[in-house]
Amino acid sequence: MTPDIDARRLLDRIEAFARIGGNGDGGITREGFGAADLEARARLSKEAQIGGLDSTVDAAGNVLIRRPEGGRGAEGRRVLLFGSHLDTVANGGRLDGAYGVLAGLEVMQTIVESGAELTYEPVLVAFSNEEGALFPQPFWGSKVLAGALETLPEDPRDRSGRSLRHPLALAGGDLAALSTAVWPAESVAAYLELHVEQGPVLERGGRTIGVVDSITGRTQLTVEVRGSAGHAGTTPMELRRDPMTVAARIVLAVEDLAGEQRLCRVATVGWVEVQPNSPNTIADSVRLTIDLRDSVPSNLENAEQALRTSLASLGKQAEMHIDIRVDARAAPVATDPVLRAAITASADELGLPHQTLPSGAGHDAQIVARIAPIGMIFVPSIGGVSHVPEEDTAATDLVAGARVLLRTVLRL
Ligand code: HGY
Ligand code: MN
Ligand code: MN
Repeated sequence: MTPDIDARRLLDRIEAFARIGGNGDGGITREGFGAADLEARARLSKEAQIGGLDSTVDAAGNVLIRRPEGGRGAEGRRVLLFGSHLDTVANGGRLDGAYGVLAGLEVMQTIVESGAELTYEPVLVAFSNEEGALFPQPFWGSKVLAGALETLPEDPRDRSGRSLRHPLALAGGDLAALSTAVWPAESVAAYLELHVEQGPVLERGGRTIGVVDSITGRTQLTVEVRGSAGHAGTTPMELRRDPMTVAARIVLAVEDLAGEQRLCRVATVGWVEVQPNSPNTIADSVRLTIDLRDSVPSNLENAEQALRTSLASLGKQAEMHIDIRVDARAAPVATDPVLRAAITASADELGLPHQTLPSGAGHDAQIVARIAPIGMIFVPSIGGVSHVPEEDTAATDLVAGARVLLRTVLRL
């Protein structure tokens, strides 16, 4: 008899975690390595221990949950890794990331309770700082686990210059020992991630399960325009070096990359910081983030090149310095056909309508793809929205997704 998850336990945990970092309006702010994130990680470890599982934190701050007798390749067995992330964007939803972690916990507990025999050693992971909301090094934990240390800054800091060292230590990590958190490629047989779709495709198609075939590529930059602050009332227009007007042109140039020029699929400026941010002072500097996405690597490269050319000409015209910093680049990846077939077979066994689709969102899975074959399972997002308080998925779909994850883990 195939074991089954405890649906009530899963749904109750999702609601309990939704209160950690909850804002008044239903949104959640649980930015990686912030106070609410620490609270959520501690709660996850506690829930795991109550469920008879071992919970440890690696040097990158990833929470790893194992069976008591299990372990990284315990008795030389390779690991079947699955999970997602607990951190959120500012004022985000309660399911992005947390759903995959809590469904993974439910699967781990069901495996232990049922005594199911597995080919590989199951290990659940809650990756740290996937979003990069506070410390702009997204995919932090998965990059360390996958050995992509060269893509991370030596001295990671948040946007105000605060070092990650202490907040990481508070989470149980150690910036000086990141190499101890790297998993050798041959130790991971496969990585599975269950996630809400964050888009409209499954809902529009009336499907319960998404079998992800690829994950979008992504380039994230921070641009700083430095001008000269001055009095808004007494500084003549012709004497100004106002970075705000240049920043406004940059925002429109970014929109054009994906709009008029169609160089990449989407392009977004989501964060702006003005110094000194005073209504009657001409700004001294303006910083903004740029997020470019496409499933074709050359499109991302061309879009970034076109952007750099625009910034150079804007800076020259305005006689201002424009600084460009690459925060993260993530290549588009394909999921593994064997894992897609296993997910599909699990959905069919459960009589769940499913379809194959690409992911427009980035995920830790695309980083883990460096060291292991990956598979991703989606469930529908109501209204196709995410990264907002309204992010939601029907309870029946949340349970269905966890059942597909369990059966896929059991069949591999
Ligand atoms: O931004 C993303 O695509 C993901 O939610 N981190
Ligand atoms: Mn997200
Ligand atoms: Mn996510």
